[in-house]
Amino acid sequence: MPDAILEQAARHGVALEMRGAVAVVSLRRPAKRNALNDAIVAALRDVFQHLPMEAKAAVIEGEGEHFCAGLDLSELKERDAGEGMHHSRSWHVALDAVQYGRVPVIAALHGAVVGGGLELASASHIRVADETTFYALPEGTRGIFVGGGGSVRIPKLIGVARMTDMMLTGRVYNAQDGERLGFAQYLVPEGQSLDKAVELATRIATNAPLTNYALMHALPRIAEQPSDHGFLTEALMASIAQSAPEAKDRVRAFLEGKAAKVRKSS
Ligand code: 1HE
Repeated sequence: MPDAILEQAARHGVALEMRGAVAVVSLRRPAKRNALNDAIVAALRDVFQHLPMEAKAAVIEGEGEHFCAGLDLSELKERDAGEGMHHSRSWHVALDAVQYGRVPVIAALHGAVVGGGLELASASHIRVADETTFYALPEGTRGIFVGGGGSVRIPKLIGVARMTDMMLTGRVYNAQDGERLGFAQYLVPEGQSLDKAVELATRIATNAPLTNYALMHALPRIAEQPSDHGFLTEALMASIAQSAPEAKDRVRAFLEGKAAKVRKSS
């Protein structure tokens, strides 16, 4: 990644640190609960579009008591329809860089995961929450609407009915209910979400790169295709993945008794 991008992102509150093959991206604006202003959204876009080549997986986390308080409401100004649309589209570009970038992204959640913070978390591929995490979409009560891709991504996690309820009533979900309903795939004790996310990312970084690519780029598209199209895309992706030398090596290693078996979970 060019140093100038990294320095500019850090100045705007987005830091990047490599931990082995894992890029840990941190929102660093705790005094404002990591609220996302235009500069931070642009910095997130730049960092995820230019992750260092040695990064094979990434983690996104927030400094302080909360993951992210969503849109910086102090920047919510009068915009005409065109400006409003471009503002929302700028979030789409940044969060697309998270979801459809080069490497899988794990969100390490704690405290508030609200509004645009939940939109950011839902652009990640896996979410790990600690017991302090809570989820809300206060847009409804603030008289606005989601604009960072939330209406596309959040129903895929929890369904349209639950998202509608959250926005109409201001309902807040706690960490336990959040895991049960699909906001997060992992729930860990207070203070442990970052460690767990880095542990998962470190493991994901050892997967065959084409498998990770297929899961990030093919699976979500296949899931939206009519089944007939999906079966064909799946067959194409499967043939590409299994023809990679790395796949052949891994299958051979298993057949020769040199690779781990699948074990019952404890
Ligand atoms: C903020 C923001 C913010 C905090 N924009 N400044 N998001 C919301 O509607 C959520 C608004 N925030 C909250 O409900 C609470 O701040 C929290 C539950 C996240 C945290 O509470 P707490 O008690 O730890 O912190 P605080 O005292 O409320 O906030 C500390 C400071 O951060 C304070 O500023 P200060 O100058 O008085 O110290 C707050 O004003 C500031 N702050 N959250 C601006 N969001 C693409 S569209 C997406 C649309 C949305 O995301 S709408 C939802 C916006």
